[in-house]
Amino acid sequence: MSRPLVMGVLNVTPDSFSDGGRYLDPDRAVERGLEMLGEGADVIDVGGESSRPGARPVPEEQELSRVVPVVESLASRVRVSVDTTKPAVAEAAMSAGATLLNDISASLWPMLAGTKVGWVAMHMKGAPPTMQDDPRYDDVVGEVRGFLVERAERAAEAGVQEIWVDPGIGFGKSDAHNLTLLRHLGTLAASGFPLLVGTSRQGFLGRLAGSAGEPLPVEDRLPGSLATATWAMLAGASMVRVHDVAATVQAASLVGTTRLDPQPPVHGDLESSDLARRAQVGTAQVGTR
Ligand code: HH2
Repeated sequence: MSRPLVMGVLNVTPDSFSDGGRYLDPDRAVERGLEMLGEGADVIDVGGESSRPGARPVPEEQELSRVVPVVESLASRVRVSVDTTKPAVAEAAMSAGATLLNDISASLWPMLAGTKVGWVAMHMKGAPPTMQDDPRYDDVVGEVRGFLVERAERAAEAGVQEIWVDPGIGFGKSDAHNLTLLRHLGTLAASGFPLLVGTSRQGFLGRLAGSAGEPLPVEDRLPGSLATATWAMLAGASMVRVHDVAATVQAASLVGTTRLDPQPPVHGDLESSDLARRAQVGTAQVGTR
């Protein structure tokens, strides 16, 4: 059965907002990567620098030493992407076997021309240390879409073969901006480039579901993460980036079987082979325009 793809988050950092400190030891990180593979992850996204609001930049040498051994161990067993904004880290990770560059700066495409490595262009207003200090837009959907399409077209012209766009939920956006983008994901999904969305365990989910002014802690944000991932997949996202892989794969499978058929079939309406055939048609068009 086909379904939207699931990218599992693997942060080899001490300070990531959700899994910080858990996988700083390379053996633990590889173990977690393999665990997510077992849960059905299609891609493991390895990062060595947190991009949470207020995060401090990490020196290149340190990021290299966190990321490269983990990519090296995982890349023969599962597709690996590297989440970095540093060309040297991207280069080293690609040499170690990463085949997707998850670029939250949306600026590294020139180094991919002539390679088979894919590229994720994410929208971010500002930079992590200050991006949540009163971000403003006149038209958040139009601005994000315009930026992503412009970058993606430049990358395509330069010869990058697989290009993903990502609105960067939570990156220089207020809670209202995040919700507006989620409401209009269909517009982004129709941009001509496959859409990746990451909302997993984000702060806005904790604030929206919290009570008495207290946000839900990170470990209690699975319901909101799953709801928004499912929402994104139904709106046309071809991949979601998540911490909770097993639950999201289950949701993605459900979306895969239902998204071409908004009316659930009455029992006995369709043979299971018909359902399987329909699901096949819904296969994510990975990496194509
Ligand atoms: N979110 C984070 C990091 N990288 N990449 C893409 N393409 N889209 C995202 O939404 C995205 C991303 C932040 O999440 P996480 O990696 O869990 O935290 P941290 O940045 O603190 O390491």
